[in-house]
Amino acid sequence: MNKPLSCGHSKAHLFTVLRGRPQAAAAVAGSESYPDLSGTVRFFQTNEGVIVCAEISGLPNSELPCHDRIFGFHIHKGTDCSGNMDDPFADAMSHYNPNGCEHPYHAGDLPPLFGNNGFALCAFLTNRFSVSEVIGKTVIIHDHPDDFTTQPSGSSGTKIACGVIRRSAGSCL
Ligand SMILES: [Cu+2]
Ligand SMILES: [Zn+2]
Repeated sequence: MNKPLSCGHSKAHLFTVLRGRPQAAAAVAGSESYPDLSGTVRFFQTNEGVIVCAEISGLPNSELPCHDRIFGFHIHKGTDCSGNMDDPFADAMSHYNPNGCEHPYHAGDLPPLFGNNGFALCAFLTNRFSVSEVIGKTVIIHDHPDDFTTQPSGSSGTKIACGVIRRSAGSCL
């Protein structure tokens, strides 16, 4: 039996997973227009689902009060961060959606990233996929917030950063 924690939440062990090694990670890099944008998205498999931990820097920033930047954040089904003049990450394709759901019920729909002077840190739990299912897929950061309504992708605008999810070396997956 787990030793009870002082705060009384027997499930509070989830955060301890973050001290270990992720089963997979994506190194995220900005498009040509966002050369300073970079970061890491780590994926930790737990019995309750996957803990996703994103640490991003170099995000575009707003100096205006009440206009802090919010960025749509998804797993896309494409396996490559290449693209074309119109969409530098076009090959990331659409949201990862193996169950044929509507947005924002795609497996790849994630909570948005809130910018803080160009930095974002976000850790959350999702049981919409396992780590092994998303290895080889792409994580995408958009320049606008996801409205969680508009089909098929939440009107989150241009793809500004991308990274391929890769199995961590030595992972048992
Ligand atoms: Cu997206
Ligand atoms: Zn979606």
